[in-house]
Amino acid sequence: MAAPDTATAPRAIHRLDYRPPAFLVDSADLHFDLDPAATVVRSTLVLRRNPKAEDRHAPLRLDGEGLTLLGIKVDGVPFPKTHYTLGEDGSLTVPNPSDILVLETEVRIAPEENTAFSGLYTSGGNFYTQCEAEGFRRITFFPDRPDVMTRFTVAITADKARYPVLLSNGNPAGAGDGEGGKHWAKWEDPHPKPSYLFALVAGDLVAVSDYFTTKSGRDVVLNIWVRAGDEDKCAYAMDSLKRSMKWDEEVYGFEYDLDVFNIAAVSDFNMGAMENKGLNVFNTKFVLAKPDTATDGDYQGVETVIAHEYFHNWTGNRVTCRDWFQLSLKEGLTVFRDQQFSGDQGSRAVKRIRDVRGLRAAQFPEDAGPMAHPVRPDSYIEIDNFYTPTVYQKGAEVVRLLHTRIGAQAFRRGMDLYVERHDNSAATIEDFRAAMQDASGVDLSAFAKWYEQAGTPEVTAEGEYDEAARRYTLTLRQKTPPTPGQPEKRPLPIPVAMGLLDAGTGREQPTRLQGENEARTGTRTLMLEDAEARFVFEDVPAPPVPSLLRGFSAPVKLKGLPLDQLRTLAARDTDPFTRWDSGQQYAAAVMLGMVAAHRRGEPPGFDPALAEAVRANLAGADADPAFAAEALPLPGEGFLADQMDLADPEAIHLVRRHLRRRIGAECADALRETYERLADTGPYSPDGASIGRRSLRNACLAYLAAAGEDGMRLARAQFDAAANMTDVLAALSLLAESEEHGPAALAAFHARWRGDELVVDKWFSIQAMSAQAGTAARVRELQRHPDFSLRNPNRVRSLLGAFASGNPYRFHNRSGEGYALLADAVIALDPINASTAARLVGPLGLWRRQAPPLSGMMRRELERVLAAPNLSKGTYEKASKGLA
Ligand code: 0A1
Ligand code: ZN
Repeated sequence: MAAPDTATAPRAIHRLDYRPPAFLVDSADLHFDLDPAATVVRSTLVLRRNPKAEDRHAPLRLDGEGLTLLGIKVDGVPFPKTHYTLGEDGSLTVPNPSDILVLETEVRIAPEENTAFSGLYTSGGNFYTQCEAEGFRRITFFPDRPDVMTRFTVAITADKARYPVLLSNGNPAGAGDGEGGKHWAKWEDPHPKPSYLFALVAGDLVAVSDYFTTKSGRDVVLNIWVRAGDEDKCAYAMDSLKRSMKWDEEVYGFEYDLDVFNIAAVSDFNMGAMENKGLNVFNTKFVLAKPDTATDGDYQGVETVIAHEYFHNWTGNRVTCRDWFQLSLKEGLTVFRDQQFSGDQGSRAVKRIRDVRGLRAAQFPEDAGPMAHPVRPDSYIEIDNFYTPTVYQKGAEVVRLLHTRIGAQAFRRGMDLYVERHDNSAATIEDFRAAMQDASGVDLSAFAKWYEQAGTPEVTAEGEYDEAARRYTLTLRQKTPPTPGQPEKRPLPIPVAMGLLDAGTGREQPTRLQGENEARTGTRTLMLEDAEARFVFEDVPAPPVPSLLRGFSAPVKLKGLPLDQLRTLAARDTDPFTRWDSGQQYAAAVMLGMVAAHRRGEPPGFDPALAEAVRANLAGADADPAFAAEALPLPGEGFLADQMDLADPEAIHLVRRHLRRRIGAECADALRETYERLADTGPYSPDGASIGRRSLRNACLAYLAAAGEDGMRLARAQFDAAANMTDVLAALSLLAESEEHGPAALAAFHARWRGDELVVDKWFSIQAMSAQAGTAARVRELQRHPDFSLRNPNRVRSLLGAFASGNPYRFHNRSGEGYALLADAVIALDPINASTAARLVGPLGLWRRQAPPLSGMMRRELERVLAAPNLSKGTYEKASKGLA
């Protein structure tokens, strides 16, 4: 095994080492002379010693990375070389600065060589920036940390013909023509901001424009900047933006605070999008949508990400983070807000189900793996590695816990207080909790543990009915398994929203806890604060079925509910989340039994209750097709694997396939009837009800195709006739599993869509996620396809990410070739785009979840990655923690 060289191993940054900055920046005037090979950036910073700094004589240190220094002046006078030093890390230090100084620097950078897409880079001949978390230091020398907030003015000069559009943060403040075919534009951002929110976009772009009138009557110009030809794909993004602006005014009182809101879409982007002040930069995937190229899921992604970035204007930009350990202060809160928004646009229950599904698929495994970390981490080597499901999704769940604990009204007062206290400044997670506590008068100190402790708590319930006393005692227990660096866990405050159903009739019962005067109807919340708590219910006429964790009231695993209780809840509970979840947990329990039988070499058997549930679901589907569509499919392979001590991806896949075939055959008539009844009639619409009908119909088709050739023919017909990408892709993903239909359908799809890069991504993904035997080899081959490139993050994710994270059966192929191809790709990608490489390596780190010999093969590939020369900090961190 490659022993990490401790002398050169990258250093970790620790939360407790935080110190206030030595200098503050009152203003930053930047000038860009744009050129892909040699852009010159002139910066004038007005710097002032921070009165709150601990060391009143500390040197002035400015971050920098890969900058060629062309000139430097202090207070207008050239600064001698003896008065400053350039560090090996690229930083600039002035050992003896005066307390107030004006520092001018001129640097050269090469945007076209920037393949990491951090800092200023080119894509498709245009210029874009990405500065979160630490990209601004690749543009100019600056204290590149979020607690330094500055007023920026930006002037951009560039060739007018090649770069007709010149954008930056804030409001436009002048434009004109210069010499030699150049032109210029000036932007002023009146709001102080940290450097990570800086943005510049320049190039040959066209705008789709609209406007929004704020609640105080100001008109804001809205522009979405795209490449010519993409204008017809911006309507849904614009509509989502306007709805987000309105919602944030209505629900939180937050009004937009500039004259213009610009969004620029770019094909080369490491993440989803970025909330730069007044100039959001978006991955095209989360802007561009029209019915024939985007699926319902894509439309939902556009709505969510547009809302998310817009909501950051107040939670993130106006109030920002003191340091990167506080990342969830803006991300958890903003995800919570975008989840609330999307819930309000359609069905709250269905939205909640989807969010929980996402949390379980991505965050629970992270919390159980080598990269497990608290929502507020204690240390990191590379901050890019901490833009995680834990910081985002679990962070949002923790905000929701506070919301549940104090109620919506107090939460709103808490938000007002938080902004009143911290507007235009950099805050901490503690500040947020303090505002919620002060506004509500509720002691929230115990909730701090949710931010400090990693791992998913496991909750068990035990009920005891005393017939003579008509008393039901519910005992709840919690336990959190150890995570790296945190062997001992403390109990957390867990709100358990619940009710009691009558076991016989399935009806909801009023509940009265011992000591209460009156019974309550409907859901109530019990607080489990210690390792164990007992709740005694009085006047319970018959043995009840407890319905627990309604609405998924806490991010925990509720374990060990008896099968008969799950069945009652799945059929009868009044809470839609619990109804859905109980159905899934029931199916999971049955399937895990089948997996065990398969491993013993026994026939898998069949539980007719599963087919009955499908029939019952279809019979009641008209009332809420979107809910029915969530309840119809069997639990996913990942969800099942997570419930086993050691995963067995092959057994899980075979059992699931067997069951889908069996249910498809047994319920064929009902499935077919629903499929036909829901045949599309009108034009495409992305509203929740229409999406629900399409999802339900495609879920029926999936069962029918699993059952045999009749279903496959139906899929082929849908593939040929469908007018929207949702239905085309649903059919194609089924056809791709068939040796007979797959190749022709895939070829036709590629021929039709080869010119649309987001659709070509789908073509790669479908093949990467196929259960067919040759998939790993096919993924290798596809890396040599002329449309594949390691340089485009969307393409990398669509092929390699989809294979490693979305196809457990074939990724964990016994030959080990899946692991080897992933390691090869990580090693090749790391020098090009380290942050995407570090994300890609993640699945190999989960080797402890597999049984030998798979675990050993995975570990060896991870060692091979770690041994690669000049490995980036980020990939080093992921690989070394995976092996620790
Ligand atoms: N703040 C953005 C996410 C983001 C983070 C890092 C990036 O580049 C390395 C880009 C975007 C958000 O929450 O949407
Ligand atoms: Zn965000």
